[in-house]
Amino acid sequence: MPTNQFVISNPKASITKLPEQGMKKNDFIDDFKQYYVHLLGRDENCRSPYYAGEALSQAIRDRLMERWKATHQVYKSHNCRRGYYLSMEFLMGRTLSNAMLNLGITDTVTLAMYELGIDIEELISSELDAGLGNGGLGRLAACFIDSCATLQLPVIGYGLRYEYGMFTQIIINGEQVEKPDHWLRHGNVWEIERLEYSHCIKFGGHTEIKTDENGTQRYCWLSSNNVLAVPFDTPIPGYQNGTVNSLRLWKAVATEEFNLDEFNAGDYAEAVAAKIKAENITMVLYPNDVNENGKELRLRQQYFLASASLQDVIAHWIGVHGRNFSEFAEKSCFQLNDTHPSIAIAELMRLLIDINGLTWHEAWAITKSTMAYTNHTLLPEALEKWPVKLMQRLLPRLMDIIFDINAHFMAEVSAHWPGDTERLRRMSIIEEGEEQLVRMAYLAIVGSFSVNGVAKLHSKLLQQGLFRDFYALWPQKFNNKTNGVTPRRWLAACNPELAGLISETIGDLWVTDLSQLKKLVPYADDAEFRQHWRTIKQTAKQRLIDYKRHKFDMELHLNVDAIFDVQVKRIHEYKRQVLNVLHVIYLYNEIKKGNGDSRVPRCVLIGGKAAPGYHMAKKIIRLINNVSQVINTDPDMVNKLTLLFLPDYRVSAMEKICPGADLSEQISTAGKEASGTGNMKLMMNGAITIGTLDGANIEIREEVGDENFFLFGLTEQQVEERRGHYDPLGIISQDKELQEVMHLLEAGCFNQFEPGLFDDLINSIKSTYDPWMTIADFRSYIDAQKRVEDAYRDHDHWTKMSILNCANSGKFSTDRTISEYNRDIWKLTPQPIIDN
Ligand code: 26Q
Repeated sequence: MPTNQFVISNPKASITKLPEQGMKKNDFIDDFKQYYVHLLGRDENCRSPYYAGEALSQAIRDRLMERWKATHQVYKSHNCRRGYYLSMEFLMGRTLSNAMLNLGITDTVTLAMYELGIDIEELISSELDAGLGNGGLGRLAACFIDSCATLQLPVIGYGLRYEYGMFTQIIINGEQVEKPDHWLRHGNVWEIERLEYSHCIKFGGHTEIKTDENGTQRYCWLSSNNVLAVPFDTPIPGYQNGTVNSLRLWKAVATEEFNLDEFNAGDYAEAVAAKIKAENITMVLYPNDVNENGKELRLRQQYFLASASLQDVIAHWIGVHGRNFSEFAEKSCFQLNDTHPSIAIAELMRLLIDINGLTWHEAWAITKSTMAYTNHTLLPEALEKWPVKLMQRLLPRLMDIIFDINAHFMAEVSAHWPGDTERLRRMSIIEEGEEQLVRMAYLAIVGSFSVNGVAKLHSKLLQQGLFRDFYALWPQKFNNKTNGVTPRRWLAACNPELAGLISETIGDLWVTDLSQLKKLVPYADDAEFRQHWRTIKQTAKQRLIDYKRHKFDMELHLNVDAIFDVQVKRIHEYKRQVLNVLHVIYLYNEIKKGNGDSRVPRCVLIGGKAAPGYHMAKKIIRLINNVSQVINTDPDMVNKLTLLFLPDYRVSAMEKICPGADLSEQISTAGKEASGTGNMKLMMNGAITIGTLDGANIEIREEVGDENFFLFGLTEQQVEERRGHYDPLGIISQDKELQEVMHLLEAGCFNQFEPGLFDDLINSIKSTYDPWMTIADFRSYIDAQKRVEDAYRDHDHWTKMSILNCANSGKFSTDRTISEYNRDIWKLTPQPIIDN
């Protein structure tokens, strides 16, 4: 009897047997030719590295397929507890070199391509970044799923497949101009569309109570507009362990039925408009822009992600267990990457109660034992709040559920603090005021069993500040998980020379156990090793210069003896790129005054994107570029001082930058940067941090020791104590060099033809109300930079510090972070696929 089911392979066999595809050089050559000629229809006359990259990627993707299927089979046959990482952003960057590294075929494939006369580096660089994220939070999600696969944890990443990722930044006349990033324009070999797992997502309409066939009352969500969520899966290979996990990204597609209705009504134009509206949902990644707060399309995106992912998990559950949810909580755990997907808490309640017939109490017990929330910010203005009116219109049933959750929660607070109405008002999920708002962070805390910050200081400040009422009620819910970065991408792949030296010296176990880097500590005292280390750093600096020369059309006087002083991250006032510029202006002034001869040459590199609607951030970019123009065209600065703004900073740019960095600028106002992760990538590559006691800097300094870290600035506590009587003008009047710097700025030295251009920036740092207290840290920053120079002058000493920074960066692997998430929150059992 035909069953309409193909038998593709024996699933049992795929668990124990290694994939058969060849992993030898000639196997890659054969497959490459096959794809290049037959699939892509190219021949040796095609000069574009793009198609060769495509052909190679296809060949490598084939190698992932069998492993992917085998991993699935293991998870299925073990019926294991699973984790789901829900994130609006996965900032994946490029895939090819990472896939080769994790499959252990980098050298073989490089040789294979070489024999074909192809430079693999060219193929790697021709791949477009998957820029589906803003910055730290999105990149963290990408590093996390790499570590989950390496630790063989059964975790699926759920996100959105934006047609347009983070905008491309170009600089015109010193100003940021945004260009759309149509990253899918040539297709994407790494993804697989899985129409068969699509789900229907509802918006709008209204709810009614209906009595079902058993006489029980159920809420129905009626006359909604429906959109189809279609999954696209990307394989996520672990490091040489046979595991291939999935990243499942949802694309919005208009539903057939919904179009048909319109067509039947005869209104073609309406039907097309409705289709476009539906498909708009996953059109573009939102920048983290204050002006984008409260936008309806963003809420649609959030619900679309939450509903599609939860329906997916529940459909899978029902496929295995039927409608018996008694073990659902034992077998599932959802990690919410910030509040962005936190509507999932109300959506899980809806799916369990309305669709699957559970009682409120059953559904709530499941929800609050499966949801866990990670916070990524302390800035109160960055906390998400949605107008109740908007939610009622767009997600009527969810708004009802949130009101019910809040009613139960308010009863719990009342029982704990009888008569404390002020506290009730403070803690309510609904903020009362001119317009009612839903406080998403509070919904996330109430609906989760775990709430964590992303660095020790951040978690402490959440407990003592932003969430103190909740901490008083549920202290056991709160915990810290200090961020990390994946050492595969951020050391092994991006810095093969340094990685090679490390492996020659201490073996290669560090790739999956970064604490092994500690074994490098004694080598800091080994002159020969230091010489190797320094040569590699100098070579990386030269490579960075060559790369930049080719991008800039200006004559650049760069040389590897200068300190490569790097600040790359999103442009934001709290990150204080302005403080960096003040130091550059100070150096410029010193050199101009003739005090430059004793100074160490310095090349300051600043890169980052400003949110398109963030006026001040865009002004900061303009300032950096204008100061850069003045300095880089002044003959007095040659071989002394250079300032460059690196346009279009993104994942693939950082991979080129961090091997060549000497100094890592982590200079945010204390208490404002939740963690930072660029600091970790730079440290791993042997850069030394100049930083405040903020975010993960504190832990970096703990690990590396005070003597290998350039500390400056007010502490978080001092910053708070100063508020209300901060007096920047007083500080300026006491500091002659600062006066000179301010004078150069105010006299229009950097905006000769545009008077007033920087007035708003200047006024903001001179204001008593400057929340970032830039001026307060000026002197201590200048002093710390002086110590940097003195240390750099002694090459041997600097190299020693550089080695010790790398050697002590082991804590900042996401393998450690994910092990802690798993130990304390997820409690998943690793699932070996094959014995290596
Ligand atoms: C919100 C509303 C509307 C539109 C966009 C957003 C939005 C999008 C992205 C708000 C915030 C983000 C991203 C935040 C982020 O990247 N935070 C960083 O997270 C890192 C990982 O934990 C930390 O290391 C950084 O300190 C933190 O700033």
